[in-house]
Amino acid sequence: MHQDTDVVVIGAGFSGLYALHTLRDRMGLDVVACEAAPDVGGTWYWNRYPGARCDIESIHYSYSFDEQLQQEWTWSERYAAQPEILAYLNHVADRYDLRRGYRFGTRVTSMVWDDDTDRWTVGTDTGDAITARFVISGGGNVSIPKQPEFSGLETFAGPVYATHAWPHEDPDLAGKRVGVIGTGASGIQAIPKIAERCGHLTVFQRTPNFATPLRNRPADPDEVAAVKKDYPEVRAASRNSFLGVPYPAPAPSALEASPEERRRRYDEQWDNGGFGIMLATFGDLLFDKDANDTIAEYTRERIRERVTDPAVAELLCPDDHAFGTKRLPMETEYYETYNRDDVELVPVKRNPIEEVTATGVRLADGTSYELDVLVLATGFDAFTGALTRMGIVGRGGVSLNDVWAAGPVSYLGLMTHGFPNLFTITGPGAAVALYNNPLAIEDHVELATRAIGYMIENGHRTMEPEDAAQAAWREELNARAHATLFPQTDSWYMGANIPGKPKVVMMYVGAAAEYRASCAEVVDDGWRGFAFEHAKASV
Ligand code: N01
Repeated sequence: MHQDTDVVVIGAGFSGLYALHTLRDRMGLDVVACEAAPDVGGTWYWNRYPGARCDIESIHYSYSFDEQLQQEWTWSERYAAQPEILAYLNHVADRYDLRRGYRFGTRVTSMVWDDDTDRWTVGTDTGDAITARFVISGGGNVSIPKQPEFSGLETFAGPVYATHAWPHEDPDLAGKRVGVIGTGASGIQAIPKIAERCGHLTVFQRTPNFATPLRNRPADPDEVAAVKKDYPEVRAASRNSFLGVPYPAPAPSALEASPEERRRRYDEQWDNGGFGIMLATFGDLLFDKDANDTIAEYTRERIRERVTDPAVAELLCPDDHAFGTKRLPMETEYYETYNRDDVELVPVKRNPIEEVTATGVRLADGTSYELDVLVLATGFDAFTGALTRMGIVGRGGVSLNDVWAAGPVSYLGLMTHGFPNLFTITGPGAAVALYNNPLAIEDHVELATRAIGYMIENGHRTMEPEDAAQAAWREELNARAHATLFPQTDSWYMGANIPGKPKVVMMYVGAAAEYRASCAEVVDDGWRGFAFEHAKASV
């Protein structure tokens, strides 16, 4: 089926839903939205593994664009579980009648720019071809799973479940011997819940992670009322805070504080739970290795207190990267899980998983683990995975995959030179992973839709970044990141979790407010760094 429209929106997660609402309901444009899943939710549609929940407080991890929406929705817990977040996104879809804009079960498989017509032709796996003047991708940053590094998965006799695509009907694990591979944020949330349900759990851990307490609890009605009373001010404070959450300001330096003061601050935030441990304690933790060592050692001490077998505790203590330089997972009873008789921790760094066999997992030294069920929590092809699988071909027949072969390039994380009128919401080079996602997404959707509005008002046919602006943005990304400890760690922030993927700075490492200020300056300066071509036709 062929259709011509003003804008194609990709995805029905936080990004796609807000983009569709803005373009269609506020700007009056004709929009076709495509979503691979059968319904709305994006990440929160797919990631329904046991224990899945957000780890930024729900009153902050939600849309801010409509005061009525934020007044009428009330979260039941401090950090909502996946079903409640999905219910929220369903509520948003219903409230703004967004479903009628979607083609569900429709994955974008090609996107080709036509220099003669100045339009994209978007192809899908259902055989649709949609021509559009603009495309907004909300395909997500951690949405495409990483391919397994070991062979034989297809030979395994039992079921293999992946955290990123957990079955809708929760599998019965009672009495089963389950193996979990991966101890990132997903594994760390799922492992305690799986341990409660199965007969025996084997956890295959390659790199121990620093994980700190989440401390979820029912939402406090007084706190909720206080936030709702001043929601716009709370949101403004969030947008001016490093992670997009208004945590208390940190003291400047862990090294200048006395050991007692350090301990007091770490204890306070450890007991409080959440990202305050990294952001509300000391301002130099992510910049100075000696400062970072103080929180790293504090965390290791706390792990040792909670794990009864000292040898297991040591296996769980990270020693190869700085605290917070891999995405900090938040945990609930994670470390205590290893005190159970029916849970075994198997280190696989020096003795890696070589093969999955019909009956379980075999390591390089030949040791085998017999399993009935295998769970993969092995992560994502982050930042670029969704976009590089869309078959994007820009000006002159050049593919995005070729342009990004040595690592992604973009301007503001929003657009890439050679790919006009294609907006990548929280794309590589944007403030994302370190910025509360719903707010980062709102900012970016507003930037993209504002750009579209600007083009229409001014009769511009195409818009794309200038090469020089893009190169300068790359320098800024590198300079910011290299002032911190992040590049010293192999993580998905750097593309380093995928063998062969170029290791580059994938995101804006800085405060949300600084990124917002950079974008505002660009806009106020007449979209500095973007090139426009004038229109013969208008939308
Ligand atoms: O993925 P990860 P994730 N053999 O890449 C291991 C978001 N999220 O799905 O570190 C053995 O962090 C790998 O080991 P190593 C959040 O942004 C949010 O857990 O590469 N192990 C690692 O332990 C998060 O950061 C929430 O050595 C192998 C694990 O698999 C992002 O999603 C919850 C292996 C992958 O960890 C991704 O988290 C969950 C192999 N061959 C996720 N290959 C919230 O709370 C990989 N591993 C909101």
